[in-house]
Amino acid sequence: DPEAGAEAEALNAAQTAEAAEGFRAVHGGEPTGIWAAPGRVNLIGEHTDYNDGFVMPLALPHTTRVAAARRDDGVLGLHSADVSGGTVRLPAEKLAPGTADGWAAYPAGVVWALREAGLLSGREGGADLYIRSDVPTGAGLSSSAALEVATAVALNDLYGLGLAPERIARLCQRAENEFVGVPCGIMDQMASACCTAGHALHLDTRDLAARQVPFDLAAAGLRLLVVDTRVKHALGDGEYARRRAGCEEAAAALGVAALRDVPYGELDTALAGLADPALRPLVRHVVTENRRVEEVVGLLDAGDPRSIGPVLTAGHASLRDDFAVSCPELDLVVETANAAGALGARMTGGGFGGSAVVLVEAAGAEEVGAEVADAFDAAGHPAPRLFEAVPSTGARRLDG
Ligand code: GAF
Repeated sequence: DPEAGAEAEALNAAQTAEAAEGFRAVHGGEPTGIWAAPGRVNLIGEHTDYNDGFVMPLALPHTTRVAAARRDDGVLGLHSADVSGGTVRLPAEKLAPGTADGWAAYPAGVVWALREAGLLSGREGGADLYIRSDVPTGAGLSSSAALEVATAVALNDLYGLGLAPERIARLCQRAENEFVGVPCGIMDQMASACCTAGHALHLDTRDLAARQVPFDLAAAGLRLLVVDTRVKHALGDGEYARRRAGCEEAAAALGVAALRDVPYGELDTALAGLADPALRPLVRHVVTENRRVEEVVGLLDAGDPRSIGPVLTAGHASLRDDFAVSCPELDLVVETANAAGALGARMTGGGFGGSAVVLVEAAGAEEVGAEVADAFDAAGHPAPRLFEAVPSTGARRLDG
């Protein structure tokens, strides 16, 4: 589509110019380059990544941009155009968990992770960063991973580290786990680092084996809508960690390394073998969800994208009833969209608020969106934010 291509190029040029200008105004001098990393939605495979399971995210067109240049005095100068409060300056060498907070902890954590891995040894490790993002925050769309990965690809180039995208994703996950203190899995960082336009990323989170699965919705006459409920979600609030701990406890009780190792065909036996009944729904969700990922991949490979709809909706029911990470607003999106003729819908990301994805016929997309907005209004919820998820490019350098 040449028109879409020209549009994307124009946006690229505008964002590059904006980031360079912002860098000059804040840090003085020219940035060495401009890098971008996207947010994501996950098509299927939720709360499976920290169980060594399967996921299937796609990158959004929304990105975090980083204009950056090295500094030789060891100072890390961090400026976000999206947050008031000026420039945060930190000594790169003295970074340790607890030395940065708020948004600055994400880029600082990446520098810390690079240092911890010995990748900046003998170097000052300083840099000036100007950051600007249009990935909605607190919406379950991986604004954190976008910020981490954009920072990491910038430093990778600035310091000539030659890191592969998978390594970058792992370092960013470590930054989030140990520096920021959020026990997330690897999905979001891998999505932001590795997705490609027109594809969903079928990823085995155990060994990071990945395949780009063609997901050309427009060609099939379909659309994937994102509905941001505007219920702010935060992974750091304890519920996410509790689910993760429950899964680990269940795996230990079942004598497997991770719940991924429970075959679908042995689910009933596994459930019967768990002494603690509270762990059973967690296991049921993870085992059936891994199976749903494989189902969706099979249907897409067979050229039948419409038929993934019911699998998405079944995934939502499992997250709502078994894993208990949905909320009334997410349930309302799924119910209303399906009643209005959507092919399927589910919450996406960690849950407890955030966003849902809705698979619709292109011709009916507007009506489904309007019905969801009306239902929110009728229920007294603030208006949701709706947009289309066009499978987009992963992290990249924008200029040069
Ligand atoms: C969040 C986490 F960051 C991911 O690692 C993943 O666990 C997801 O929730 C749930 O699938 O986005």
